[in-house]
Amino acid sequence: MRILLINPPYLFEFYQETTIPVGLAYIASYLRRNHEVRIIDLNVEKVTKEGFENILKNFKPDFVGFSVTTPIFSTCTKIANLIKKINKNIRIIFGGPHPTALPEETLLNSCIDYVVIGEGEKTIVELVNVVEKGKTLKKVRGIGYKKDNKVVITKHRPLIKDLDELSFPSFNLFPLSKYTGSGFRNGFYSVTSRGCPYSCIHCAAHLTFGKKIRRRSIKNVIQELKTLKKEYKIRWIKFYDDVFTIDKNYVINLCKEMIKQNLGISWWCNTRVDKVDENLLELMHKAGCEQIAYGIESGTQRILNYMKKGTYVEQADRAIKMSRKIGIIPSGYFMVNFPTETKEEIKATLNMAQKIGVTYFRISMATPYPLTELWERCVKYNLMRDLDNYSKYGYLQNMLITNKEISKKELKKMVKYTNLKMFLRPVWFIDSFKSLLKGLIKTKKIKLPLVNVINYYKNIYHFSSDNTEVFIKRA
Ligand code: B12
Ligand code: SF4
Repeated sequence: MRILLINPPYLFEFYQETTIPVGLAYIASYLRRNHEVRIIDLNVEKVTKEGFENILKNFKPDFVGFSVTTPIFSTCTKIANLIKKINKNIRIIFGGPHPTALPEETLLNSCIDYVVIGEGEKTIVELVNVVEKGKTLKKVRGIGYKKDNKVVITKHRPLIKDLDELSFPSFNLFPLSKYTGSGFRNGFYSVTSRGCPYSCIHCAAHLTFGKKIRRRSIKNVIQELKTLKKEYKIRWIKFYDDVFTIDKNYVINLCKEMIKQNLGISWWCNTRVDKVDENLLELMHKAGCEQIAYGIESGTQRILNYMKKGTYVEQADRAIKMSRKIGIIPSGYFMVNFPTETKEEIKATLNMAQKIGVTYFRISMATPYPLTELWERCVKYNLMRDLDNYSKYGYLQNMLITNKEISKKELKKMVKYTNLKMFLRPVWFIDSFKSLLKGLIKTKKIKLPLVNVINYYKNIYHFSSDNTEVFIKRA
C-alpha cells in the first residue's frame, strides 16, 4: 500500500524554529518495512493546491495520515476535505495528541475514516494491513473507525514494551535543508525514553505515552547517534525526552559511553529542576551537553503546587546556577494564567523569568489541552473562553482561561513587555552570538542562523492568531 504522511502547517503565533516531526519519522520507518511511504511537511514545504493535487495524482496514496495536535485540528480537517474532494477513495487517518484525547469527537468529521489512539507505530501498520486484506477492524487495538454511521473505538493497545524494537526514525524522507532548527550546525532530534511518572495538570504527554518510563538501551541510542553522524555528519542532537535526567544512572552510563566513543556531538535536552545535581551536570557537560531547557513554570510556590509540578521555587534557582557554573546554557519554560492565579503571582513569574539567569526562554499561557486534569477542571467550572474553537489552543499568546484578576489585553501586554526585556538582556546577545559563531565556524552557513535571530526579534511585535488561514493562503 502507499501511505502519504502529512505534517500540517502551523503558523506559530510566536516564532519557533521549524523542526523535523520525530513522531512521523518513527511512523514512516515502521510502515516502510512493508509499504511505500512519502511525507509532506507543510511547515517547510510550500505546496499550492495544484501542487498538492499533482502529488496525489502521481503518488496515488491509498491512505493519507495526519499528525494532529489540538490547535491544528481544523487545518487538518480542511486539508482532509480537500483530499476527499480530489479522490474520495483515499482513506484518511488522524493520529497524534488530539485524536488520542478525543477519538470519538474526531471521527464525527465525515472526512476522517480512522483515528489512531496513542503510540502509532504498530497500530498504523496493523490498520493498513487489515484494510489491505479486507479483514475485520474490530481486532486492531487502539483505533477508532465508523461502522453503519456509528463510531467504534477498539480495545486499548498496550504500550510498546521494548523501544529497541523500533527502527530509527526515517529522517531521509524529509526536506532536511529546509528546517531552520536543523540546518544550523547540522542538527537532529532523538528520543531515548517514552512516558513520564509526574502528574502536572496541564500536561497531555501521558495520554500518548503513559506514566511508566520506558527507555531505549544505551547501545541502541549510541548506535543511532553513530548512524546519524555517519550518514548526515550531524554536529548536534536535541533530545526530546520529557525528563531526560529522570533516571540518573541511565544518564551517567549514556554520558560515559558518549565520552568513550568520542562522538563529538553537542547536545541539548529538557528536564525538571529537581532532577539535576552538580556531579551529573559536570559529566553531561563533558559528554557534550551544551544546553538544558528546564520546566521552571512558575515563580510562586502556590501555583507550582496548584499545577502539581512537585518542585520548589528554590530548586529552579539552584539548577540554573549550577548549569551556568559548569558551562551549560540554561533555558527556561514559564507559564502564567492558571485558574485562581493573581496578577501579583503572574508578575512574580515574569520577574523570575527575567532575573533567574536563563538565556533562552518561553513564556506560555496555561492552556487546557483536552483530557488533561487542567482541562477537566476548566470545563467543570466553566473557566474557558473558546472551549470548542481548537485553533485558539496555541499556548503562546491566546488566553483561553478566563481570569477575573486580569484582562486579556493587560496580560498580553505584560507578557509582550517581558519578552521584549528578555530579548534585550546581555546574556541573550552573548550566548546567541557565541552559538552563531560556533555554527558559522563549523558549517560556514550564515543564512539559517541569521534568519533565526531575525525571526526571534519579530516575536516582540508580531503576534498573529488564526493558523487555519495559512494553508488556504498558501494553496
Ligand atoms: C518536542 C515537542 C514539540 C516540538 C516538536 C514537535 C514535532 N513536530 O515533533 C515543538 C517545540 C516544535 C513543538 C511544538 C508544539 N507543541 Co509540542 N511537544 C513536543 C513533545 C515534548 C515531544 C513530541 C515528540 O517528538 N515525541 C516523540 C514522538 C515519537 O512522539 P509523537 O510526536 O507524539 O508521535 C507519536 C504519537 O503521537 C503518534 N502519532 C503522531 N503523529 C501521528 C500521525 C499518524 C498518522 C499516526 C497514525 C500516529 C501519529 O505516533 C507517534 C509514534 O508513536 C510533546 C510532549 C510529549 N511527550 O508527547 C509536546 C506536545 C506534543 N506538544 C504540544 C503542543 C500543544 C505543541 C504546540 C501546539 C505548542 C504551541 N506552539 O502552542 C506546538 C504545535 C506544533 C505542531 N506542529 O502542531 C502538546 C500537544 C497537546 C495537544 N492536545 O495538542 C504536547 C503533548 C505537550 C503538552 N502540552 O502536553 N512541540
Ligand atoms: S514533568 Fe513534564 S512531561 Fe512529566 S507530567 Fe510534568 S510537564 Fe508532563
